[in-house]
Amino acid sequence: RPAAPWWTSAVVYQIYPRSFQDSDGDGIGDLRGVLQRIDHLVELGVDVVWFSPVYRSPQDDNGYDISDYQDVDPIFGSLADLDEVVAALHARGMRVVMDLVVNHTSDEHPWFVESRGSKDNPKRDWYWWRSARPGFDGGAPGAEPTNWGSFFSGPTWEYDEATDQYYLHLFSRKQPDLNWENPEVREAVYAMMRWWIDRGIDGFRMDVINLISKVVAADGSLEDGPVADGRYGDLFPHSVNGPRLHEFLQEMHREVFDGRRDTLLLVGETPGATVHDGKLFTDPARHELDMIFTFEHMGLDHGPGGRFDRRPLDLLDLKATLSRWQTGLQAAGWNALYWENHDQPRIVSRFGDDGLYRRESATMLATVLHLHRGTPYVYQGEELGMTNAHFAALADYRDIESLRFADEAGRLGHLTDEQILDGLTFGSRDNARTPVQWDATPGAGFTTGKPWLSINPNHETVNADAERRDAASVFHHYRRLIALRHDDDVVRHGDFELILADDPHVYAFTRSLDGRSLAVFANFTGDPRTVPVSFTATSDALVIGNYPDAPSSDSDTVSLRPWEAVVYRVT
Ligand code: TEU
Repeated sequence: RPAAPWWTSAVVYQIYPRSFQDSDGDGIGDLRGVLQRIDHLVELGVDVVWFSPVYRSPQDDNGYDISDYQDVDPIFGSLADLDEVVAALHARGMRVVMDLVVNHTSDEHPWFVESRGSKDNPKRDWYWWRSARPGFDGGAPGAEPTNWGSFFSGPTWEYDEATDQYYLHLFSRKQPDLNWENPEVREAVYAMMRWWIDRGIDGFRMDVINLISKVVAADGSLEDGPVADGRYGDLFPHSVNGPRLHEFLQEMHREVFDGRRDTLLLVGETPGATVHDGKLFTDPARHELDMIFTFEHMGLDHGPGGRFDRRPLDLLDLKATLSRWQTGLQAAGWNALYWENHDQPRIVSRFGDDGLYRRESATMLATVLHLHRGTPYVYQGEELGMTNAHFAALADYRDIESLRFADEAGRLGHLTDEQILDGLTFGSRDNARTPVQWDATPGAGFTTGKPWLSINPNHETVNADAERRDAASVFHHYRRLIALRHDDDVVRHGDFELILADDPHVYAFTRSLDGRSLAVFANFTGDPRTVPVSFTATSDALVIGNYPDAPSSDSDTVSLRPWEAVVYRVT
């Protein structure tokens, strides 16, 4: 077997700097705060830290709207602080991955300021400027060039009176989309990426990278999408996995990564990507990306209304979806494994039980994810079993997506205020963005000031201090799972096979490499479950479990307690 790339043995930790650690009492996490918490990362044992954006930004979308790619926003510190953080992480053996947001910039980026200046500005074509729909006056109702609905509610087009044209923004109106058709745009992005690599960073997490190529007709026009909800057209057919996507990624590889790919980690965020797309992105022979974030398993508890529309998870769907990705990328390609990030509600509140069985269900979910083949990502606070925010009022929310959804739903009147709040309680991105709970003090050890987003009151019991003291905690279980991956090549590289496929309550699979196997059994319910096994599950063979004592088993069954997960070595 050829030597596997370093990132196939790695575990990545995501820091959302705004909510990680505040060092100056302004209620917003910052880079000097990260320096205070490096021991936590070392103890956990992660290999890579990915930072959500810290670049200069008006913070319309918490930094995913960048106005200067080569500077740090003052709320987070300075470039010198960032260099210090990178050096400190490197000194402790960790690599650093930066977020790369190049589908769009901020509307305050100098490129866009120039572009909107006049129709004949040299940077006009760096963004997507289009005139009103034929027969309509600019700015009139329904005059948008296409009918697309934005990820953040409302239309994807903003009218600019000065030049009587619209610009495209798939996200907020302060996030205009860059026009990747223009080679100058691509060269400017590649130059910026080279600058960061030369500065010593170890890779990129590429924000919505499969949105950069749009479907453009020969005459330069963009087309309407199918209308599903009676208001806006779907932007996916014309903006996701577009015709030049793979060409752009291969060009980026040649221009930026050639010769240094071995040391870098390249992970793409790719909403709407299928297993087939996943293969195209991550087959090493194609020179595109190392791994991608699929959204398929994250949509399984969404109803037709999307992320704010809760539908109970059917475990059979989750098993089928994850298995498809596992087996689909087995021969060529690689998976990124995740339950959480700054856009997803907390997994223990979602697929687990954040009340009575918080510890058990959080550790069960961790066991399942970390026993898959791929590179696991741990989002800050996930390793503490942090839960959703359970905010009581709309005024508690800060996230632009949540606020725009509430605003639009309120205006259209198709949801009651209570339904809107329920939707946010379930689906808001702020669920993942409450400050990290370090200790039981009023500021949770996160800040001495007023936090930018409320701290979850359960920090009095759910916090890093308490987790560290308890040997059976979520934190120590994550630590053990990460160590297991480092120690065991079956965990890293074993082939995946789903077993007990029809069991609606227990997720079970094997991992096998060179005649050695592991068998994983996970109870996704709060009731005891007994499953048949075809080997002798002795306590000697138990590799890891999430209860302090071994489960009961006999020669042909394993009995699982509520939310129990066990991994056996099978001989
Ligand atoms: O997210 C893109 C994305 O498709 C979704 O996860 C998005 O968060 C949205 O909630 C869909 O409902 C990325 C970033 O991770 C996100 O934080 C940014 O807001 C977005 O791109 C724009 O840069």
